[in-house]
Amino acid sequence: MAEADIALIGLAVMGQNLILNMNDHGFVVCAYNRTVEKVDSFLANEAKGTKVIGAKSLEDMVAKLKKPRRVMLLVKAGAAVDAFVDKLMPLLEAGDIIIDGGNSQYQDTQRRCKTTLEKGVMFCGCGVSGGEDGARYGPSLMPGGNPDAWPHLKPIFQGIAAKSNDEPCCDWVGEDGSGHFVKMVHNGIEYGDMQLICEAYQLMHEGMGMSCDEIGDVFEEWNKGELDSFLIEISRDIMRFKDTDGKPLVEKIRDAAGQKGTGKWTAISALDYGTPVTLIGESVFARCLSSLKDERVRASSELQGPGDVKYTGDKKEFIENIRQALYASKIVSYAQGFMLLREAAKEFGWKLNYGGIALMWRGGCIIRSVFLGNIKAAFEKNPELQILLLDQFFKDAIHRCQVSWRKVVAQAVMMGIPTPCFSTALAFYDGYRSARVPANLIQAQRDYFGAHTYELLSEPGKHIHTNWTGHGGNVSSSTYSA
Ligand code: NBP
Repeated sequence: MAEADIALIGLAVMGQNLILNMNDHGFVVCAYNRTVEKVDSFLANEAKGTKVIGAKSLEDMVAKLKKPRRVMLLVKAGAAVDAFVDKLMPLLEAGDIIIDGGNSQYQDTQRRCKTTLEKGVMFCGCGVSGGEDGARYGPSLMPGGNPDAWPHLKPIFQGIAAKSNDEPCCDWVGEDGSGHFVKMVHNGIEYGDMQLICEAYQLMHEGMGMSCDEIGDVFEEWNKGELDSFLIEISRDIMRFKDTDGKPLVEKIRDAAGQKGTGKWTAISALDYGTPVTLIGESVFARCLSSLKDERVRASSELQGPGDVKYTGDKKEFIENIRQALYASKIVSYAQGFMLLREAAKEFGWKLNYGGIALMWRGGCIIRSVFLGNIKAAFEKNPELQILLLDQFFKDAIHRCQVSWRKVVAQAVMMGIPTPCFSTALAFYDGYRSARVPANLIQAQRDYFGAHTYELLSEPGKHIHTNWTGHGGNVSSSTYSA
């Protein structure tokens, strides 16, 4: 009997929790998994006493679904998704919907949207964030793909999503791979936010000699104001967490960061679309540098720094300077992330709702923060905003923070403490607010050695080659962007 509202394939941590969340909201879910024994085990344990039903095969699962059939995949990204899509296609009919909730690459989602549509099946790529807890009690959901599928998904997805001031942290993102693209940028921003907090930690710990408990207290204070966010909150708890010997556990953890690739994909996209998303790029490289632990240990006894320079001024004042540097850098990071979204939207013809995206990230996910409410307000006021920095709220904030920000970066340089994200954010800010940058010299150099031509300020659009040495030719290279 067709009784299930939706099928969910993939009974690992995300799938199981999302099913229970859907069940809590009154939807009947049919569970399935490649290793079919996990279905019985799930029904007998975690899903015991719920309305969740199981399927023994994909045919059985499809037969139990109301039409249009909705099938959600929460399996490992890549080949596993293709394997299930290939098996499902002969069993589904026009008007049915496949949703991929895994961390798929947006290009794969674009491809799947096209191939499934040949048979009239609608494909959606839905970013899911918030980890295990989010999936169970309210994730941030970023669905994109075939827009005709949205009315059939909206009640379920907005029902189970996290809520911010009663508004669901889930809305339609846009066409084909846009949901997964937005999720990718979300993860990139997460890398940036984490690195910024690490830089603040190192400045306080090494530059000011503060203990983990003292830093935990600072994070507690910061979490009461404009930096109020999930990542500051957990960093406070981590600072205070003691190992069995009473010492802070964080200090014993090997300083080599892992990564699963979504930050790297964001940085690659930024390069692909020529968008200066420098802060996320630096946060990925900071993880790469951290993972060279053995090399760093060897170099630490050979390469000299400025000596044992510590901050000796007013402690309270410098902590406030660090807070402002973090806030200003974070504004730049989000401004860059939204620039990348805008560029991708242009490239693929997506009509993205930027305020809606900020709301999707406002709750339920790792980067959730009060700050995202301000971003939502900025895009609601002006959906065509060139860059967040030009919104009055953020402009005022950056102007207020910039002196502290500069002091922190300068002091960090003098102490020999690397602050790649604080520094790159400031360099971006200074570059972006410059009507003139030294690229005129780059153009001259390119024309000098490669006859690549340049434009004059007085005659934009006209490409000129100069015979700089007197003995080169007068033939110019063709003009193109690589
Ligand atoms: P995993 O990413 O660990 O995937 C486990 C599921 O994939 C199981 O159902 C497994 O079936 C299935 N699977 C694998 Br592995 N290889 C397969 C193949 N070749 N063919 C068919 N099925 C295959 O689970 P997860 O951590 O729950 O994550 C699910 C998705 O959600 C992933 O894309 C992940 O990146 C994304 N995500 C995870 C989190 C998180 O916090 N964990 C957060 C947000 C998004 P089996 O039981 O038969 O081995």
